[in-house]
Amino acid sequence: MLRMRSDLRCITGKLCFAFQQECKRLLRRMPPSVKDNMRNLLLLLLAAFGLCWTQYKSNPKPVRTSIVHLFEWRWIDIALECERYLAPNGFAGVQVSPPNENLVVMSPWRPWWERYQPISYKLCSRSGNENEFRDMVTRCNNVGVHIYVDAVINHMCGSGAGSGYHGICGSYFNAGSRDFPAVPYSSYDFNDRICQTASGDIENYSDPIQVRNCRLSGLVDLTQRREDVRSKIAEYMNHMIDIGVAGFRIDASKHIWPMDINAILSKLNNLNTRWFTKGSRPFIYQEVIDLGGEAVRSSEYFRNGHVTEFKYGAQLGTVLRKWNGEKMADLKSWGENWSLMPSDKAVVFVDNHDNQRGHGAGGASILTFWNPRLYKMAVSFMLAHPYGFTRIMSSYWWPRDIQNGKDFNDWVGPPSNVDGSIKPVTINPNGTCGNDWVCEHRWDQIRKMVTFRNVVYGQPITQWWDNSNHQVAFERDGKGFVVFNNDDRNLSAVLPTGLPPGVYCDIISGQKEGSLCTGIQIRVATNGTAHFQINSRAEDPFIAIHVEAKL
Ligand code: ZXY
Ligand code: CA
Repeated sequence: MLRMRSDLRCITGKLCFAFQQECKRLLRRMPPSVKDNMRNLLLLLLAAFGLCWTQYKSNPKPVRTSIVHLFEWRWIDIALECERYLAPNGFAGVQVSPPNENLVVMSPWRPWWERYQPISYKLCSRSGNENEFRDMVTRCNNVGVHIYVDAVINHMCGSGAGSGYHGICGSYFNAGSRDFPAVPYSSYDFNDRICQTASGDIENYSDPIQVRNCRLSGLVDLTQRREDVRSKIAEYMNHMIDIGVAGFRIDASKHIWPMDINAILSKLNNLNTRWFTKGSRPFIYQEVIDLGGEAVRSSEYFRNGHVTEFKYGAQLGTVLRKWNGEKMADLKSWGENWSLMPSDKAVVFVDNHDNQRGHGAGGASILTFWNPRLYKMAVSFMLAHPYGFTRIMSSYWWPRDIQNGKDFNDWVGPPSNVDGSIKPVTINPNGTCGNDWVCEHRWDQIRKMVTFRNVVYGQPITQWWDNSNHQVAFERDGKGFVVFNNDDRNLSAVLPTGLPPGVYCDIISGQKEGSLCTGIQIRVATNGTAHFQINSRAEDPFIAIHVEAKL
């Protein structure tokens, strides 16, 4: 091991030297007029030297490229998960459920969506109190896992929620008179005077004005054009930035004017320098459900930051289910050519907390943990493909009850005790979760593809192969190679991988352990080709190899 390291140093050292010589040679060849710029070139030389020197000092920290939505998890469980699982497995961060005080909904009993009905901006929810939140953010940041907060800032609770001390932390409110003294907000802070529809609710999604200025299914709608509303929201978000959160999902962004979001963002502090470099800005991703056909489009929000790409899961689900004659071979052009937004704006996911319930954006084509074989393929394809910033869904089980395409239990909240408190996430000896937590992010194949994405980060797709049907393979330039067989026939093919020759461990059927593979071995020949075989009935009909799983 020591020898290998010193060899590596020697090689990098030689490369550095060669690079510096090349700079000098270029300098000598320059015509005299350009020699005025010698100082700049000297600086370049120094920079190159500096680069080499840092490479000498230590290996670069591996990149982390995926976040996981730990839907409805308690803060104390997330803190543990960061330390025991997410950091060691290279996860970049966690999207947490809304941390602010919300309405307690008793009918139906404690649905998941009660957390999308704010009562105040106190950090107090079923997931935990402010101390527990602070402890989670600190412990996760300390192991390099960042926290992204679901910010519900379009509205407060439903207009019919009545009045009383029914906030989950006992805060008083009066929904009818638009009084939320714990913020405080009063009737001036809501859109009731501006909204033009008869009901006061959004009635027509092809009218962009009412989509922004009226109530989203009865939720009292904040006027983000008012300075005091902008300040209250920014104050809430800054409170969490100062605690150490790294960014926000902006819930229901479609229903907020893009320029109002922009004004709120401009009031946000830089990230906490205890963990982030000076001047770092919060990472923003706006939830805009745009499947086409509505007045509001995701592109209106690009200037504010990232945007959720709901077409991603809807279309990938359609392909893997083989609906409308679609084939995996068609994924050769996956990305912007499928009318997806620019990759550097897109937050992508196979399913989310809303559309995994059989309704919401995407409908029936969405793949979820209920269909594990196809789901693992979809998530693995997403993680193997360079498009977008990837988010993994982590769910809880619920008693699904589908009649005529509708799930009558789509409202059911997280595993909880009779008093409504959320059950802990327990971990079984085999690493799976108990207490009805599904923990897709702990499924072996998904965990290893998160690593794959980190290893191949920045490398474009090279060497695409398909059988014109449901079998595809592609290389991530020199770093990794994947093969998928969603066909009814077995796959057996010799494919150019572009990888350095040697023996690689398939990370789906097993892994590299010492000098052995516990699963399938792939031998890459000196010409870069390798033989792949995937039975069409395999539980996981795909193979992934990368340079860090090479013997
Ligand atoms: N809910 C049930 C009962 C109450 C909650 C329902 O039937 N709602 C009406 C249709 C869904 O519309 C909602 C959308 O976003 C929300 C909603 C909501 C965002 C919230 C709180 C909400 O009801 O109650 O913060 C929505 C907005 C769109 C769109 C589709 C749906 O294209 O622009 C739900 C709750 C859904 O179904 C929900 C909640 C939170 C979310 C989300 C969906 O972040 O994405
Ligand atoms: Ca609104």
